[in-house]
Amino acid sequence: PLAGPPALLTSKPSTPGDYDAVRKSIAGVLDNGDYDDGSYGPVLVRLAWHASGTYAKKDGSGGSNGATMRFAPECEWGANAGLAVARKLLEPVKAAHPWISYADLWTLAGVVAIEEMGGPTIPWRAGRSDAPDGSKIVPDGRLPDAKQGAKHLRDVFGRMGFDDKDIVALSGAHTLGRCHTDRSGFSGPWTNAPTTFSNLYFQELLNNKWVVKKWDGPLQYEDAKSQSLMMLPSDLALLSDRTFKKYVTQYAKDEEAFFKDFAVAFSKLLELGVPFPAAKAA
Ligand code: ZEM
Repeated sequence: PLAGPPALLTSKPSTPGDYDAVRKSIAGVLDNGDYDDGSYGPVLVRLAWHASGTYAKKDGSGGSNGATMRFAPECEWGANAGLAVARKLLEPVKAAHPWISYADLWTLAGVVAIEEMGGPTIPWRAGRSDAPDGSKIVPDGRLPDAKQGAKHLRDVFGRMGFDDKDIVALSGAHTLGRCHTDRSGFSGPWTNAPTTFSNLYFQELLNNKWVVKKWDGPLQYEDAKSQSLMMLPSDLALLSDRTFKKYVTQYAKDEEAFFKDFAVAFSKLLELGVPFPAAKAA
């Protein structure tokens, strides 16, 4: 059940470069009472992340530029299951603003979603273009595997150029949304406020007793008390690794620090590999 925003389509076409108009259209398709917890915000954040998180610093391959997830095999990767919902949701926005690239639109949608859900302002700039086909799709397997631990997280995020603090800050996005058995196989939300961007993920991670969930699905954890919240094995790695845990503790106490570090790291994530005209001077 996708939101159909007829008002959006009947409005006058926007002026090329009017990103505020695009932001308004994105904000207009976010809420839908029939979908998940009433918002497409979380799945849009996941789209922006998966579009960007394929980057490899060593050869500049992957990243949000190109929007190659429009093509097979990337749209069919197991890691991207469910993201067609987010891509389809943005089609009317693209139709109302045909001058914006999908690559800019998908990343901007993640930014607007976070801001609309109460998160920090994320520095974002335009400049991505769309690849004509899937020839630049990178090998599958670059996105993180929820079944793995700290070493894997450092391998994957290190490949993109992120450090331990960035890994923990970015993982705070799991304060949003939920796992779907028909997408990842995992089930449930990380917090009781999955459509509000906050530091609750870190508080829940730290303050609950996490026990193995008894079910037919993949190994995941549930909070012993209410059994209504979940953590992935990769989330619990942030507790068992001393360096990661230091940041978890800090962000659980200090939401402002989390917002600040998240905004920097998420902005960087969305810009990885993007050839902006005048590259930032070192
Ligand atoms: Zn996620 N993530 N992620 N993530 N993620 C899921 C859902 C969401 C990992 C992971 O395996 C999974 C980051 C990092 C990592 C979001 C944002 C970000 C799901 C559930 C899984 C399995 C998918 C489903 O079933 O729908 C792993 C292993 C990560 C390594 C640290 C980063 C970084 C993110 C953004 C900055 C979001 C918002 C969701 C919720 C999506 C939704 O539809 O509700």
